[in-house]
Amino acid sequence: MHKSTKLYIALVTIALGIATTTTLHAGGLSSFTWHSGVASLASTSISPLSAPNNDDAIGASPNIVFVTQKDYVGIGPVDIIFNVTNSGGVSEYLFTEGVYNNTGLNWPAYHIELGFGFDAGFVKSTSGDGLDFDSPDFNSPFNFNPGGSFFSSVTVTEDDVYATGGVMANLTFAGYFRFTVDVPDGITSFTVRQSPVVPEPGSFAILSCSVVGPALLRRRK
Ligand SMILES: [Ca+2]
Ligand SMILES: [Ca+2]
Ligand SMILES: [Ca+2]
Repeated sequence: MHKSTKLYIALVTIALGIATTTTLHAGGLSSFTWHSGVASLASTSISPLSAPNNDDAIGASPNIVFVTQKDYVGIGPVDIIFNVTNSGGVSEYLFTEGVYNNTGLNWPAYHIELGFGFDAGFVKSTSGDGLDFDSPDFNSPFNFNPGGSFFSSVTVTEDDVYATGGVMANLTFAGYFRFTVDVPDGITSFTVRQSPVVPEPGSFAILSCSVVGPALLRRRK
């Protein structure tokens, strides 16, 4: 066999070995799928599981998911499905992500939910099913106020996070939002659903009447 062919085979073998190791080592999150009509995703990376089965960990977990940027161009949920392999317990993950508001509206709140499936097929996670936002200890980071901007108050329950106490204005970018998720064994995937929260359409009725009104009248004719 030619030397360069041998070298090529060796390199491919090493590369495959790394890929296989990464997948097996994951023992938690192995990959993700992106579903959304209202945002574009710049990039997401999942670090190999470095501290498997570290449920009840205090502080920032070394198991990290990094979503570089979600660029919202409309109001609605963004679903990211994470595929899971069993690790022999529950692994805590620290999620860090950038969020850009390009919706033309100021957001008074931001909502994150855990569940399964996507779009109209999304089903909310239930209490006690093992998938949760670091319940019941809640002793790991939740931060939606990077640099002292955006949301100063965070309410966390098992399957919901509401970030409030501020405004994420149109055309602003949050370098990071941080939250922690407990990923259990026995599931093949789960969904992190995120939605900007804006006032009900009724609140805009007076403002938008001059724009929407004629259109509605035309539709009713
Ligand atoms: Ca924790
Ligand atoms: Ca749950
Ligand atoms: Ca936990």
